[in-house]
Amino acid sequence: MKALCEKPRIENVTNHGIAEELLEKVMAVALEFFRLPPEEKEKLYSDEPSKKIRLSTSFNVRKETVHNWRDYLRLHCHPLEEFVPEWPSNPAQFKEIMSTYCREVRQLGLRLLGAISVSLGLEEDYIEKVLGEQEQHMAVNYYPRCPEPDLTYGLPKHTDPNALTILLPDPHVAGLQVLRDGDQWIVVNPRPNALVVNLGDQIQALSNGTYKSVWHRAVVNAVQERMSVASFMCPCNSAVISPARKLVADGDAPVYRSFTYDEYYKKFWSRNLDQEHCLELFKGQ
Ligand SMILES: O=C(O)CCC(=O)C(=O)O
Repeated sequence: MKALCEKPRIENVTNHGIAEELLEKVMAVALEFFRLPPEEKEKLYSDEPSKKIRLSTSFNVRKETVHNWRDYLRLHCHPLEEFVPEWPSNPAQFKEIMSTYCREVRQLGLRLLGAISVSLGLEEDYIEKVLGEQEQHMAVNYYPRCPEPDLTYGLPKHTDPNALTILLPDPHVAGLQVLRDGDQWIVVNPRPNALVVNLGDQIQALSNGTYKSVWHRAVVNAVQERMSVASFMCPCNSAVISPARKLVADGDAPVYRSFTYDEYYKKFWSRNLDQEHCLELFKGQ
């Protein structure tokens, strides 16, 4: 199992239990949202990363010098009752479809975290307990057609700062790429009814580096617009992340110091996206 884990993990997951019809509805209502007139959408615009609902562009326009060819709607999704009232009411079906999807994705995420714990030789609920009452965020990504795709990205190379990302990719247009062996970019072709699961930085830290969070990026193209819906399972802010004691007791030295997710997340958003791995800053005792 350890040898299997040492590669950065990104998996196309089928048989995930979420109905194909729901996935289609999510994509359709997301596209409908981005097709709304600018006057309708601009009410939601913000470049403040801490806002719990915002429409924005590129990645972090306050920090970056080169912008990316992406618009995105960022939503907090857990607990749903707290956030859904603020979500867009246009398109009319948006709240209902997205909240149904969020509930199902959360269940899938928790099942996956259980399976990851077991794969590391830990109790099934180990990771869930460490991460606490996990937040859930969503990025609804829209990449318009780009006249000069060689000059920019949809999203440049990055790893995800959270624990686990479940990505619903555009079923018709490829654009996600994953870094393998440090220098090879592999295209992740969309597969019917499949979700893409990325391990994030917190799983790398908790597993003491046994699992690696995956470097990935989104490229754009001149011919077709593309969409994706990323659901991020995030530790609660006060969760203390450190290598699982059992993994360290097996003889491996702890690779990372303890930190709270709050500390990590602030550090992540204070930097540019494609700098060195943020976890490098948390190495040592
Ligand atoms: O659009 C994609 O395929 C990737 C999206 C992504 O990496 C993200 O939202 O963090």
